[in-house]
Amino acid sequence: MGVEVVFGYPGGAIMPAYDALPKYRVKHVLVRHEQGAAHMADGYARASGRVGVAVATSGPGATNLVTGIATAMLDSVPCVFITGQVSSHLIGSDAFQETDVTGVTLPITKHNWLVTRAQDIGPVLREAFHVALSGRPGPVLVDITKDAQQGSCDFDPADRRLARPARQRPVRATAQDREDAFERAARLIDHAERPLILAGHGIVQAGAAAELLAFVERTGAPVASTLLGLGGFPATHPRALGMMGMHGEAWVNRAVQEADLLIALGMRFDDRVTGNLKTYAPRARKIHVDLDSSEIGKNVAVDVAIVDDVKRVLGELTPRCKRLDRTAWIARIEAEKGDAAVRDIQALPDTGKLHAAHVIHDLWRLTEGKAVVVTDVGQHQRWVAQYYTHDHARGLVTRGGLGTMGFALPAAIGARFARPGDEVWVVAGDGGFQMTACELSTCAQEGIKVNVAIINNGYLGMVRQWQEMFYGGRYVATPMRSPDFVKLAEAHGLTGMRVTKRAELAAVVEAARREPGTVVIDFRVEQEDSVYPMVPSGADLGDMIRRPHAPPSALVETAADTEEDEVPR
Ligand SMILES: Cc1ncc(C[n+]2csc(CCOP(=O)(O)OP(=O)(O)O)c2C)c(N)n1
Repeated sequence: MGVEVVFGYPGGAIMPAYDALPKYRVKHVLVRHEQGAAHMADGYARASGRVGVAVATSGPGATNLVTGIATAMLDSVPCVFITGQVSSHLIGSDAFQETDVTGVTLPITKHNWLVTRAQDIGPVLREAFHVALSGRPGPVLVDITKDAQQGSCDFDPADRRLARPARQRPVRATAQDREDAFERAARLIDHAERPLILAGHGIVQAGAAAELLAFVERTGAPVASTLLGLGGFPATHPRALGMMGMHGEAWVNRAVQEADLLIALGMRFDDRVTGNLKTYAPRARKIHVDLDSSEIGKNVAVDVAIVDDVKRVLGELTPRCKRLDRTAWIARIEAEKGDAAVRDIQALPDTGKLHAAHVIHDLWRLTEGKAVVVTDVGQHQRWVAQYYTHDHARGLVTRGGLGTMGFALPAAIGARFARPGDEVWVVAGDGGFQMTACELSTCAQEGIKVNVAIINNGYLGMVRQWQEMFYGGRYVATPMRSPDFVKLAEAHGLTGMRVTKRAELAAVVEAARREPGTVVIDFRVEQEDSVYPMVPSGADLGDMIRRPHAPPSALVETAADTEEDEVPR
């Protein structure tokens, strides 16, 4: 199965498996909390396209994995979670550290198994890896009782029967239905005046970036990306528009609302993307390509559906489409860009104050856009989507569906093991970073290098922003005191740095990049900055709250005035 590294934490019910581990050429990374192990496996899988593996003991070890499993489930990330279980004769007796883990994880795994006999371990693990990766990828869990781990059986890894796990039956259309769907899709594309491609996570997962590029170059249609689709199409390509949805670019959301054809590729019309479904893309016919038939028509009714691997579909669809001139449509979108306030912040004069957007924009500039950037959840995540130019598939590791704070640092450790040759940056808020900051200790023990940028605004920023916009500015439970992050890094034997002014930024980032070990940088940014534009939850996609049209100087003065009543950090 080619597993090189597993992330885990031992305990009584998984001890026999741990005891056997040194016999195999598999690296084990000892985490500080099982949630960290789950996110590391997930980050490993997202950064590499291979299966990530995490191991935990029964009871609390297994339940600590739950948040990470659910995170992987909602974003279709292939992971295998292996948990120890109490011995089979104790199951159901409320034995010490017994939890019904297959029960708990049933709704958040693609599939799970309880294994009670040694001879079933090999075949089930084979099947588990197959299920995790095949069709629409996703997490699976194998719960193995202690007596099964202690048992013995004959095992021949070359046994061909093991290589043939139960097949999933994909829903296949008849050859004629398929031909009709391709024909109708090609005709819709040829006849559209304002086509728009919606590129989702499926493009990245299927490795279909080259096919998408060829499709765009043939049809001339512009591309809007979902958050998880960023990097699936190079952001510097002239047809790349940027991100759609709640915190998407204003011109992208307008393009969705004005398009006469949406070509949705490997995306699932999630509510953060569509806003109010009743008014979503009212003028557009819709083509939906997805591997998972259950996604078709789930949120949005479509005119043509093709259920298949998006890489294969694009390969077949592209030659059937005409080369057309889309100049008028592109010019219309470009005109919208002209008044987009979202970029204003980059044009702010350098007053010495530090905006999160500056930090992220400069990180992109200094790393030449080549780093693997791993985000947490919150404002900083949306700023990374907006201000880091994403040209490479799997260059951005970010969780979408579950919105799990605490994801970034452990996921970056996973990415580090998956991509040892690449520079890895964590971008996290001061809140989310603290949820799994214990994994700094894992970085220290493993001697690995991860660069950590804490966008420290002294608040649970995204919640504060909602309070500012929708709750009368009452900041209940969002001001947050943090430890001294520089000292925290040093306490772990790592390097800590701090940046308070933009003028210091580049030198500190370069110093951090030169440092051989993990570095934590505490970026003290403007405290009450907000992410724009924003579509309020459930509102029409066209109803965006835009950055107030204050002259840049006024914006800077307002921000500077807040200094006196800063909350403690
Ligand atoms: C585990 C978890 N708990 C709570 C939330 C709700 N939530 C979403 S964003 C956010 C604030 C994040 O603050 P911070 O990590 O400082 O990042 P910022 O928004 O300031 O960039 C919170 C509390 C969540 N997404 N995940």
